Amino acid sequence: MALTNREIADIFETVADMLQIRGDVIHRVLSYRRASETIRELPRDLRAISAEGGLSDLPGIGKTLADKIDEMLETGELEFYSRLAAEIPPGLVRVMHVNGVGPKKARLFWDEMNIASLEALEEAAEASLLRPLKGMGAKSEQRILEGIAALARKTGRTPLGVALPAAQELLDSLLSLPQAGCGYVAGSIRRGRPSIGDVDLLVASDEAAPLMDAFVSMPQVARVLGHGPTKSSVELHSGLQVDLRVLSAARMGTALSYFTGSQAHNVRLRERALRLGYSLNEHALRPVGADGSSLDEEANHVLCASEEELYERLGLPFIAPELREDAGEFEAADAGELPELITLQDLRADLHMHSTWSDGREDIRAMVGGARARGRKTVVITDHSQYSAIANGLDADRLLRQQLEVRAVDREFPDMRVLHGVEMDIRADGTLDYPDDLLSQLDFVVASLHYSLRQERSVITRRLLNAIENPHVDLIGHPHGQLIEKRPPADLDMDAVFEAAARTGTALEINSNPQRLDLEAHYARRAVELGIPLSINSDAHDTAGMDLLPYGILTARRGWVQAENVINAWPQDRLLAWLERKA
Ligand code: DGT
Ligand code: CA
Ligand code: CA
Ligand code: ZN
Repeated sequence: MALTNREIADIFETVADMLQIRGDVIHRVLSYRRASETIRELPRDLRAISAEGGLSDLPGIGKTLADKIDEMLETGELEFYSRLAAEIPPGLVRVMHVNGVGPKKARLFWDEMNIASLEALEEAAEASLLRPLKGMGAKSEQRILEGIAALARKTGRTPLGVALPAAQELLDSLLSLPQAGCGYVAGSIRRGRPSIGDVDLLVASDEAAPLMDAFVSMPQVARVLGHGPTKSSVELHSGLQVDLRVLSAARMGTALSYFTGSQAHNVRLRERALRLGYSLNEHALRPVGADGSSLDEEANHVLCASEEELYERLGLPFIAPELREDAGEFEAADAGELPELITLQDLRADLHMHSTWSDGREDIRAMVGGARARGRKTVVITDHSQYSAIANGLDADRLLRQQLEVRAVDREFPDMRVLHGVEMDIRADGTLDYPDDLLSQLDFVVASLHYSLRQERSVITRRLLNAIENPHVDLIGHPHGQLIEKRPPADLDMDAVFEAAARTGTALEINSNPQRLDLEAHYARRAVELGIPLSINSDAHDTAGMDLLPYGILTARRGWVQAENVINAWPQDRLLAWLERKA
């Protein structure tokens, strides 16, 4: 069984947890964790990198870890993991992740009570058997039961498309209060991660108490986890956890920067500050004395009301939140080469949307009107093809009849260009759903994988390559077929996909639907490096679906994408000329 990057990353993450429970030195634990993160975000297949002998050039991966990766690639297993699993039951890893447990207590429960699973932990807590243990009591037992319940309600991280609107709604309520100044959604949401752990809100005010009281009693709140003078935490009915911090407007810049993260970016910022003679935290820049001690009288502190000010103090241009992952943004800033990231206003066209002809909820005319109202100048109607029978996909006959309607609507909107396309299935056997002579009558062809997404790598990659190599296919829709936190991406050989796309001039989509966000940012960045054209589309099934484009834009920005890289950000005549490049 060939392991995917993701599976190898999962194994390293579990190893890190097991080592932590075993009580290994933190350095060793962190090296596995870092490797896991590197691999999870890798835009290339580990097998290809291994074949080139490049594993140990990856950040955080030395000879030892490279050997372990090779072992997994060759055998599908890791002996070190098996040995650890014989020593530390894998169920303990779940126990450790219960809020209020952690590695030390997990170890304690196992040593003292032989608890090695969530079920055993729950039983013991319910029978009040944990409270006699060292450092435990009735209250901590109760917290553990709540933690287990929270874990059961929560399936990992929350999709950005769920968390961002919830966060914005809470923030808007807070900002409507008379005591509130400005406010922000910070954390991983602001950086545009496709899924998030918890929500981080910041509000400026000199009167925190009324804001905190209002926050913990909002109707969305299921449980108050903490209610303090400057910080409160709640759990919403949805299971989402939200932290609110209130601070003075004069300190908003340092706080926003700190709580936007990422942690890795913050570490680099602190290093910069230290070189300039400051220690940096969420409150202020504090001058460091000659002896290395920070001068702690407030009078010496440098406050930054805005992030721009903070970056300027550190000798840096403003770095967009989406870039703050310590993934080259500091080097680019120093070289004066930060990208000018794409914005929503740059999108002149929407090249992927559905209508009532297949599974859309509004007709072609309504969809075109909706796109025009949102500032688009070019629209392509791309309904499903016949293979997607459950989506009411179009056979050849209906497709050609639809074309007549598209042409008629195009004439009704003189200021818009309405094109006729299709979202054609790539069938499970790798053949395309329409013959070439039919495809040649369309203005634009999106080809997508929708079914049999669990095929093995060589098979599913071959399917996608068949579409890319076809002279009529312009765009590959949502290439990986993933659903965020629900369905893992198809196991594609992305090196092969990128090679073929670059060679044939086929565009790859960043699908804006927040359930998809596919291509992911790290793949988008790789595509940009390889000169592959990208396209950011709504894949809307009604006009409201067009309002999801900001998610695609966030994802693109995380991938360092500029307007120049995106075919639907080009002027209309350039886009139309590009459409003529193939057949
Ligand atoms: P999440 O919630 O897992 O999706 O990811 P974040 O990035 O929102 O992380 P979170 O909520 O734990 O913390 C928000 C930000 O606060 C994080 O991006 C960086 C900063 N931060 C939190 N804890 C630490 C820390 O221990 N050290 C540093 N340098 N920064 C931290
Ligand atoms: Ca967070
Ligand atoms: Ca947080
Ligand atoms: Zn699709």
